[in-house]
Amino acid sequence: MDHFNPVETWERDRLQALQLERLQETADRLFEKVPFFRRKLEEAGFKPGDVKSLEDLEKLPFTTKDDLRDNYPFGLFAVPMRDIVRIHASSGTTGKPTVVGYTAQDIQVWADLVARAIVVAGGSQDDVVHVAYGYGLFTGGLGLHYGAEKLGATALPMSGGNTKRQVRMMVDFGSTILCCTPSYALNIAEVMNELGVERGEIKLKSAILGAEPWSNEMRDEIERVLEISAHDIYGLSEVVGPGVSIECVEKKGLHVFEDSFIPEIIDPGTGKVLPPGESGELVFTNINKEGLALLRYRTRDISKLIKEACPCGRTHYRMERITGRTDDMLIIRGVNVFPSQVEMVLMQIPGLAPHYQLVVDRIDNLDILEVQVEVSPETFSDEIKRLEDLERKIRDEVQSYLGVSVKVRLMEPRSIGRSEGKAVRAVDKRRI
Ligand code: DLL
Repeated sequence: MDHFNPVETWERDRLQALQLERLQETADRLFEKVPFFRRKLEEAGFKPGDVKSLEDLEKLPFTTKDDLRDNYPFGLFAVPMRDIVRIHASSGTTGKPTVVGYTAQDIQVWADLVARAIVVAGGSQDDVVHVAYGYGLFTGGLGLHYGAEKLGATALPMSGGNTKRQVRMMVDFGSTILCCTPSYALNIAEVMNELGVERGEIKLKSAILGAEPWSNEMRDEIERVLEISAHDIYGLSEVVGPGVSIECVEKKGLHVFEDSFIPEIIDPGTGKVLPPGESGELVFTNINKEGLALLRYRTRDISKLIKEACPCGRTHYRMERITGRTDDMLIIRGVNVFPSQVEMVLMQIPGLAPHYQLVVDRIDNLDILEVQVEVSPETFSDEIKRLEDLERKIRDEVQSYLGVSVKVRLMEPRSIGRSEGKAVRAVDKRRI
């Protein structure tokens, strides 16, 4: 099967006709099969057959993470359990996990989407796909794995962790595409260096990185240290897992697979749909899923939609890389701060390593944001005066970008914990 699906370059009219047909089918089916959706749809004044155009989407009710939790574990499934062939779950930081289920058909559709995603990022059947996302209830490992196999590439089911072994296998098996979180990619690069593995010993040419926010500057760093092309892949368990959107070789936003999901951007405060180009909360509606299909799922991720066709020829809307989550936002003395903004500033200052953590505390009723960042080994041996200058520079630049004063703590190389999956960028002691 050719995994450059022509649907990706369809004229918008044709695509929208497909979306409408699928949206109508999904809304009607959820009304029939899932009491929760029936109630919500009725409250919004909808009965089967009422979705007449894509504009009606705006009138449909949202689904939230709390709705999934309230119906834990399987309450929103639209098929009997005997038709569910796979369960995944995302642990989240608080409360019950979010549980999702797939039919055999859903697994096929998902594998196909991920196969397409690998192709969008420049991969092919000739690639050896090193999957270092965790295997398990997390969707990353199995998601990329099935996609790589579906494409006909060679899947290496490494899972996360045991980094030295990852490097050894990468050398021995000739991995060409690395799939993991951006923070883990840096960890692997560092271990590769420590093991004295030369660039010529590995065949890596690109990486498909996601599952956590990362900045363009972090991408530059990863591309520099690994000498590869790094592509941002986005997804979430509730919607399908990885494979909702991905960057093509142009790297100007992530192509949303709009034949399977309809994206919207809303104002997180009012719930109103925002015009193109405005930043807000991403919302997705599943239009090609049987087991669990969500209407207008509020992701809490912040992005923008780009509606112009991409120079690569694809016509599906793109989303800008995620700048943060509505629930990741730190409010420091009234100022909204996203870890990715701090990352962007840090990554532009020479002498620092790409490892940092933000620690927030409240001392004498005042919020204190401490930016802990590792210095590079060369900088570490500098004289105190130079380190003090560096500290001041970081403080000034972060402060002028964020508009809030911060404390800076330079850390020894390798003193900040390395991630093997999703990195923890902020520790908020005010909530502990
Ligand atoms: O992280 C699915 C995934 C696996 C995506 C592998 C990409 C690669 P969850 O564990 O349910 O699913 O977490 C979903 O992770 O709402 C975002 O906040 C964040 N996230 C995922 N991809 C990106 C990305 C997987 N490329 C949550 N950039 C989402 C920023 C991302 N954040």
